[in-house]
Amino acid sequence: SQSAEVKTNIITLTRFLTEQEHKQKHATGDFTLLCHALQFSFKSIAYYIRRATLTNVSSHRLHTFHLFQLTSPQLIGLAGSSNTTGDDQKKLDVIGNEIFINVMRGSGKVKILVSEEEEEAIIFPGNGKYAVVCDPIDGSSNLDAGVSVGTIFGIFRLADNAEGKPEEVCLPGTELVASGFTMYGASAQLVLTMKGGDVNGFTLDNALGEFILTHPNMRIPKKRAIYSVNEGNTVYWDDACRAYFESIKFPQNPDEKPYSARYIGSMVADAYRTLCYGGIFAYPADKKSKKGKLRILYECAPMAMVMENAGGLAVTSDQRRMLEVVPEHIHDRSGIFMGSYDEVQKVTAIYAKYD
Ligand code: AHM
Ligand code: MG
Repeated sequence: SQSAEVKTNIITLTRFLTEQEHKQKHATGDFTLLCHALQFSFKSIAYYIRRATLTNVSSHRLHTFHLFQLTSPQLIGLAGSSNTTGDDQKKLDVIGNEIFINVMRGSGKVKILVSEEEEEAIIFPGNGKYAVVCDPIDGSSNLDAGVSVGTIFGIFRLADNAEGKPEEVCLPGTELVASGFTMYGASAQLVLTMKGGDVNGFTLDNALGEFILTHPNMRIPKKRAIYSVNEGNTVYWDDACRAYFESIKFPQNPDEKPYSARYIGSMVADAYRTLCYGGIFAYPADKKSKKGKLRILYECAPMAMVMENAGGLAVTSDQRRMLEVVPEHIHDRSGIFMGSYDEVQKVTAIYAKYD
């Protein structure tokens, strides 16, 4: 028939989390509540990014790609409304960071929060058991062009005797209890994984205001001839790195086609595409960025966990398993290669020849 079928039994993120909680014998509900808070921050950020895009289009002035500060507690008074002046503008990445911090504080479940935007770890009073690490709006240099950006997050369960010191969150990705990211694109896509679990994708239904499970048990294809790297850095790469990218661009075997290049420059979007289609994403350490560019705690490790749980791999520039790297400082960086299992193995095999 012509009439669209109405789905009356959808799995929202809320329902998904409840079902997960019921599978855990000793669950207290704290983790579930923390995830509820997290999803609210994603929804808010998604909303403000959409608003900013609208403002930008209607004003025809790139400079207005800011939001006006909310001076009242109501969700009105955004860009375009009266009684606001240019002085009240706040950059979207600042807003994203503030939303994240306020929501995490309000959850009552977090003791330590690390944000890319904050020099120091934020310690909340109270008896939160969790540490949350995040990059609230990654890829923000893309915002003015309306290109997808995203939030990356990881959750650690702190030791019972944790005092709330920044060094207590300098943990390897193997200790993450959950991680994921939300990509703010044509729609907001939330990808979530828990320790030892599947990777599940949710799409924000703007009308319902709910994340709906649309991509259950995401698996990254075992291989795919797509590479994603900032090739403008080639001059800084070491020999192994150059040899690898040469090998996929100029295949020796006549049956093999050269790889396609795809680089958005927004890690969440590049990683999401890699997860969906397969291939490899890299931000190698090089002569200019000796430790790479991306941050271990809230960029590399959460993504590595998603990739591994989806059947892929993630390694550092010295070909160690990304998830086992212990950062010395909360903002430490690492080179990274991640994506399809076979593609990352190829990288490791070539690096082994240059050891
Ligand atoms: P940011 O945290 O300052 O936004 O930088 C991180 C971003 C990633 O999203 C992306 O993968 C990378 O920087 C792109 O860097 P480059 O412009 O050097 O290619
Ligand atoms: Mg970032």
